[in-house]
Amino acid sequence: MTATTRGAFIVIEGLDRSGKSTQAAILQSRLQGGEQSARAVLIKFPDRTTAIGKMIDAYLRSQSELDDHAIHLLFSANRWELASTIYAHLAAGVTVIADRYAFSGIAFSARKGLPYEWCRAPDIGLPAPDLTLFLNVGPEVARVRGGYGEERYEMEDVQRGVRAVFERIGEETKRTGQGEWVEIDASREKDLVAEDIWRAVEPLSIGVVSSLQRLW
Ligand code: T5A
Ligand code: NA
Repeated sequence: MTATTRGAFIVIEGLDRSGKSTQAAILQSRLQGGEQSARAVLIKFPDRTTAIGKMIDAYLRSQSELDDHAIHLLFSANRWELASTIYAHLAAGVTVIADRYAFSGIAFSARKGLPYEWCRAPDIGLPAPDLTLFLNVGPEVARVRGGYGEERYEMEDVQRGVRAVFERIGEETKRTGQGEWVEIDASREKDLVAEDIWRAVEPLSIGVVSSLQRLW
């Protein structure tokens, strides 16, 4: 009897300008181009194209003001909008790569002082990633990369606070064993970062047998 495989759910997290979008694109083409070529889709959070996403976009570009709780819930709602799409892809054997996910949601809001458990609550029940790649860079690296400083959250002290919450989430993920959390040194050149990412992803590239978990 052969167990059916599903697509893998892979999340790329990290500080602003750590190269998440760059690496997500490289990973997608690598998954699709290899010998065991897998279908892979890329989704990005926030998804600024939906009605909720447009509100988030206006907030991030400081064109609107929102209560900290309200914007947190919008980011979460934006993930729920795509949850059924994620499930459908995985069930059809398609690998899903998410550029940011619920962990960014917690990190940015808890940094502002909202209670950690409160921040986690609205994402409970979302599909849990099989693998989270945390792209780690120091603030000095982020500063020299293009465009840094244009959006609301991109100041250095914000990034420091966000990093501290990400570290807590990583520890908890490792302790509970709900999905894998792998830290990648993303301060190096793109190809080296991509190699480390591939090493972590390759075992999943032929599909996953275990059933999908939910957060948290
Ligand atoms: N947010 C998000 C919340 O508060 N709550 C939430 O729930 C969620 C999901 C927008 C903001 O929203 C917050 C977090 C953010 O502050 P976003 O739209 O993902 O989130 O932000 P973006 O601006 O699109 O992305 P980032 O700034 O995070 O950049 P990336 O994707 O990490 O980096 P990337 O790949 O775009 O690269 C940035 C620059 O660096 C270069 C690239 O060419 C590019 O110029 N670069 C490298 N340079 C040298 N060496 C390398 N290895 C490089 N890799 C990339
Ligand atoms: Na990005």
